[in-house]
This record gives sequence, C-alpha cells and structure tokens, in this order.
Amino acid sequence: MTRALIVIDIQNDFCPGGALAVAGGDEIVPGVNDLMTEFDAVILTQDWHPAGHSSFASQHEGAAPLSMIEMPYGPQVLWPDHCIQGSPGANFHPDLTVDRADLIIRKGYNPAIDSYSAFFENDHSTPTGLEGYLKTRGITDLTMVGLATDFCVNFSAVDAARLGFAVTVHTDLCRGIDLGGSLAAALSGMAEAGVTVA
Ligand code: VGL
Ligand code: ZN
Repeated sequence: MTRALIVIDIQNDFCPGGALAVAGGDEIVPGVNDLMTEFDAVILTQDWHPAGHSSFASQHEGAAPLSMIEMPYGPQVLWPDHCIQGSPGANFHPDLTVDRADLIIRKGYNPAIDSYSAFFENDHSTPTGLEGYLKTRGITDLTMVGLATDFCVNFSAVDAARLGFAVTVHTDLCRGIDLGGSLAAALSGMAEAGVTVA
C-alpha cells in the first residue's frame, strides 16, 4: 500500500482577503503541513485559470457572481475572477510547505471548461493526467485535505473513489464555501461514493 496526501487548492484567493475567500481557509495550513510528514507522497493541486475564463461571472453579461448558468457540459456556478495564472491570488498560501511536494498539478487552464476535480474537467471526461501519475507510481490510497470542501475536494474525492482509489477526506483540514446547501450535499455525496469522511 502506497499512500499519498493530496492537498487541494490552498491558494491565496481561497483564503481570507482573497478573491473567492473560504471562511477559515488559512486556519488549516499548519495542520496540513504537519500531516505531510506521514505520507509516502505529497501532491499539491493549484487552480490555474487564464484571464477571462468562462467560469467567471465577469464574462457573462448581467450575471452575478455565485449565480448558475447552463454550459455545454452542464450546470456551472459563475465565480468571481480568481486564481488567474501568474497572479498573487493564484500563489499557494505563503505558510504552506511546498517543498515537500512531489507533484504540483494545475487545473482549470482550459478557457471553455471549469475543473473542480483534480482528475477530470467539469465535463467529467477530459482527464488531467493525475490518475495515470498515481497509478504508475503504485499509489493506492489517497488522503485529501484543502479548499473548498464542497467543490474541489468533493469532486476530487468522488472521482478518485470511482477510479478505484481508497479515499479519505480529513474534514477538519478542509473548509467549505456552502452555496445553497452544497456543504451538506457534498458530505453525503462523498460518503455515498465510498469516501471515508473523517
Ligand atoms: C474552487 C470554485 C472555483 C475550489 C475552484 O478550489 O473549490 N471552487 N474554483
Ligand atoms: Zn476556480
């Protein structure tokens, strides 16, 4: 059994003061750093959008941030502009231990499709390559922590379970956005998908 810690999107824009701040997002950083020492591999994910990304409300005339629209691949929340490639908001939180990471995987770079999951874009079919990376390294067990519980952590965990990994989400080292009940739905959806929600 080879175990990896997947640290999801602990970036300035998801922390207090950022463009899409998750309440308490910065509080998890010390605990995540400590947890890294217990794993065979540490992988960081980084939300990484080109300016003018189609998931930004600013690109849709008259649309308010956090409203929903129908995209060719399904329903999509429209977000404030965030995690723009090369911007300070896209950087990892300054206290996050990045040196321990074997791999940093970026997602959301396709201008036409958002990507919550670290494994597939929001069309649920375009792979990021992470599955192949993990499987070719013989990694079987994944623990996930980070931001946000109900979006990127949730989609990553459910996809990983479907792909056959043993998945644990450490909810005390995650923080959620909670849009219209999305946090409770994510917790029950992950459990249903066979994710251990600890
Ligand atoms: C995320 C919304 C938009 C996340 C990323 O990391 O959970 N949420 N982009
Ligand atoms: Zn994003």
